[in-house]
Amino acid sequence: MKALRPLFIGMILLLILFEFSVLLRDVSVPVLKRNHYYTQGNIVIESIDHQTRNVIENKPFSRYEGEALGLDKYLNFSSLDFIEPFVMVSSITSGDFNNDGWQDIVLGDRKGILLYKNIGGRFTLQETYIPEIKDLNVIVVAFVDINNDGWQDIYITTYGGENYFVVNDKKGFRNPEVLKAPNKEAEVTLAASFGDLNRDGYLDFINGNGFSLSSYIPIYEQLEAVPPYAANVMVMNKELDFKEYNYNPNEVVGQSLSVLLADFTNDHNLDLIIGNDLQAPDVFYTGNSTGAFRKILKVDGLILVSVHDNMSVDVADFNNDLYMDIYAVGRSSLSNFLPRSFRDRGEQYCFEIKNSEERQKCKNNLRINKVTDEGDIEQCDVFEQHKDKNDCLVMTILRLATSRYDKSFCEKIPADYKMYQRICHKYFGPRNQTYSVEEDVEQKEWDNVLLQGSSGGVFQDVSQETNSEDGRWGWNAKFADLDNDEWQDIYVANGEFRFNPAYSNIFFHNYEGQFFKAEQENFNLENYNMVTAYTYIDIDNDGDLDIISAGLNGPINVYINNEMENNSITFEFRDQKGNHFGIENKIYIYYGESNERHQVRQIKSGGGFLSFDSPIAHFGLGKYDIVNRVEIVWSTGEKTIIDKEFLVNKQYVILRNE
Ligand SMILES: [Ca+2]
Ligand SMILES: [Ca+2]
Ligand SMILES: [Ca+2]
Ligand SMILES: [Ca+2]
Repeated sequence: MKALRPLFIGMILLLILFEFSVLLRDVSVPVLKRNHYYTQGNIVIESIDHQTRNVIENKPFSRYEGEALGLDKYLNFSSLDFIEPFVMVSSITSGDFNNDGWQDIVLGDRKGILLYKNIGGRFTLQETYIPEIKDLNVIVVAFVDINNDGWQDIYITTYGGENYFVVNDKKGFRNPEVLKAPNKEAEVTLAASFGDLNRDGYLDFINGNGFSLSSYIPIYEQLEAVPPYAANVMVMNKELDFKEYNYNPNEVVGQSLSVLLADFTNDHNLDLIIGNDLQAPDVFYTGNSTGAFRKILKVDGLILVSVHDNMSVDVADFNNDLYMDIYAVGRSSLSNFLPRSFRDRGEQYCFEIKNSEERQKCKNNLRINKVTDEGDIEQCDVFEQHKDKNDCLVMTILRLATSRYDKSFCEKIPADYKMYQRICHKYFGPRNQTYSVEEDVEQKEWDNVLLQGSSGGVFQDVSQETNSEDGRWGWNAKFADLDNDEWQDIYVANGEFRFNPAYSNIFFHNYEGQFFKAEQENFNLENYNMVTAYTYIDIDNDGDLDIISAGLNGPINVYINNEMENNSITFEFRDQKGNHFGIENKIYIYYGESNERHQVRQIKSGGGFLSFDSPIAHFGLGKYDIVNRVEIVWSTGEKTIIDKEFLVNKQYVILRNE
């Protein structure tokens, strides 16, 4: 016993040292000093200096695997996830959950969520205690202030269609309240968007719903074969009293991978876009100030085309003419060259993973998946690990059930794989859609569309002449000015495990609103891993946007921006009248000699794919160092004009009192 005592004391000392170091790290967070900047009526503006920018290396971005910044735990992907929707599901959101000015992130996991706190540019996993959701397979994860108290809550959607708000307890989610959100009989919500439809300050929302096993199955290539439980659900929030809201009883039912509440008609009312994968057409609605929607028809001639296989939509102004434009992501025609047999599935994309254990795991998952393609249960015997063997078995059975359209296979799935039994049985459930697509906007078979807005309200597809049409097999794709040159670029997450060789994510660099060039290589933004989701986040608060991409059969990747030449300016809102963080607010800036230069941002919560960004308006300004005028159109409809010089390289917090 005596010999053990020094060891015991040593351990205690180590523990104290560890706790102390954690404490030190906590204390060392640079406090962001807010200064009063300007008051105008009920508007108070405070400013925070951007942190000093540093160059890590002589490249526009420096790339890291998550663990280098403390993001060492992430989605636990297994070979069982090689079926839809799981093969594309790894979600990520940025937002500031503890109101310290540093943007945090939350990831969806197969068991609950992973919440990371940003401590001065590095992350630590936040210990949460949320028993209601800890075993749920989380699909969408979003920061949203659903009770409008000024603290970001977390919305999660789960396999099985049950969706929840985890309400911020202001103590780091150590003991939060959990609210259930209505969602009819949905199997799975793959997209969500928030906006205050009735302007009462409480954010309403729409669930973009879908279904499993969508691609192995010829039957789903018919629109009529979409199951009724995939219908979207809109919910009105009246002080947390949730009521389903039937915005269009005749809406086509599809695999809705992206939904977005945003104003694209420039009348300051929320419009709505439903992005549907596969045969179902995308639907565009114009909204009015009461939250009612009218579907845009082909005969209206406003929007002439969208994409056939929609994975992502975004609304922003790419050419700085102050008219909103729309970007929708489909599959590029290169997908034509998909190998006919899935047996050629690429194993190459694991090569980029630095962590050797993770790289091995990635390859092993692919190997199991490949065996399941053989459709021979006995082949699963090659795996030594009991779990690998069983996973292989379950996947093979699912593939046989669907390819042979034979329900009896579902009974062969082992009892401890309940979710997969359920998925299998769902596949043989009812489908009864009757729908005619004649009146809908046309769906372009291949490639992305960039719909350029105009004063007359007509959108033109300019994807070809602007060179933004080929995003390969794209997923989340949103606008942001990543090099602070005044023009919003587009980063397209890219990944599909069937391609060999794998494709990289694509960075469409915007050349003065005229055209784009794919410059992922020059910007060091390449990524050959399977990636469907990322978030734009200024990790170090230095005024340039960084990127964190969620891992899918591989780790998280972080891209730190090394931009040094150009100025930027950022704005966020604290609204006492409308919703607190100003979702749906628009902000226009005017600068240059006679205010001839201008840009607009709209604060959005939705669009893209399984990705949400902090409610912050970020503007790159190139060499311009003063903004002369700021106009705000609030979510509640009022307009505020501030004729006052705004110095750049600062963050402004705009507070509106009642
Ligand atoms: Ca809240
Ligand atoms: Ca425009
Ligand atoms: Ca740019
Ligand atoms: Ca940054």
